Amino acid sequence: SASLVGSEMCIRDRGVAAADDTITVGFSQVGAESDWRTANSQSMKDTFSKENGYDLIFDDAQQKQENQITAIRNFIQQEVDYILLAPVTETGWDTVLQEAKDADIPVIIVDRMVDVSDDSLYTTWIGTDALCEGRKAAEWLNGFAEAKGIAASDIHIADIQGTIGSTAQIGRTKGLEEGVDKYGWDLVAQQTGEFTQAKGQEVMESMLKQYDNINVVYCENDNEAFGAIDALKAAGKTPGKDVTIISFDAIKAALKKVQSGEINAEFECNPLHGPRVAELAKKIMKGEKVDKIQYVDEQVFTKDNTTKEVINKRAY
Ligand code: GYE
Repeated sequence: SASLVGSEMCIRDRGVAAADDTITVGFSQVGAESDWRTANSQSMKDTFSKENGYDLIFDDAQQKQENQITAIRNFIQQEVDYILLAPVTETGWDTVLQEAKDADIPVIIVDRMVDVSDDSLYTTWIGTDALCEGRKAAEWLNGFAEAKGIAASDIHIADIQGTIGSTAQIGRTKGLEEGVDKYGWDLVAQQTGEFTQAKGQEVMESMLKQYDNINVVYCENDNEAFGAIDALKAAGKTPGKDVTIISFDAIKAALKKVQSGEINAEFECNPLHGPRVAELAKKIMKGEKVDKIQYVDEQVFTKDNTTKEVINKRAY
């Protein structure tokens, strides 16, 4: 009936910004490889919602850079107000970012970084300091070994790496390798688990077949850790005891494993970038200057500080 249409319209008018004020945003997301990524996508969708006055064009690239490049070209064609890019790997962005720049469309890089010859090709970057995370993990391992009286030569590490060439992999791997050089640990094997649980499990299984001395598994994200834990258990090992497990992200399910003792240390990586990105974008649209690089603060979790309250409060 006419009156129903009328009231619906009013509700819509109250909830949604007027058509002219709607800000169109194109977001090229890496994929859906991990729980971290899912939380990140959700945070962006919640922030850049219709109710908040945005028209978000969300593109899932399924871990392929070529899909991201196509998405960015589509955003340019649709004349979006700005582009958000979570790049799968660091290199290979110069051409398409130049196209965005030529079209006068600001680009905000989210989560992982780009490695471009000219940094005016993007407006700003916000994300994690993956090298710092890796270094923190290496220092933690050294402290752990010292406290237990384990000699450096008795530390046999398997590194299940993230997507090769991504900022998160580059930094976390480098942090570990620096520790290996500094303390003289034995780095037994290194292979990518593509940041997924299935690949993490597969890689752990094959490493366990090849090497019988692995006593530390350095998982470059939580989903890989979940896969590795399954593989270790299937091989009759007790994760967290026979084999020390180090992981990154600190999602809720992983913190539960810290509490139960299956994961020894978690290095937090916060995926809830939506509100931070929106604040930055507002400043940029007003013509305000913003820093080129913005890091997000992050914590370390071990059994002592991973209380029930901490886990219950965890938003991801
Ligand atoms: O650690 C992992 C995700 O780039 C920081 O990507 C991000 C990483 C995160 O798939 O779980």
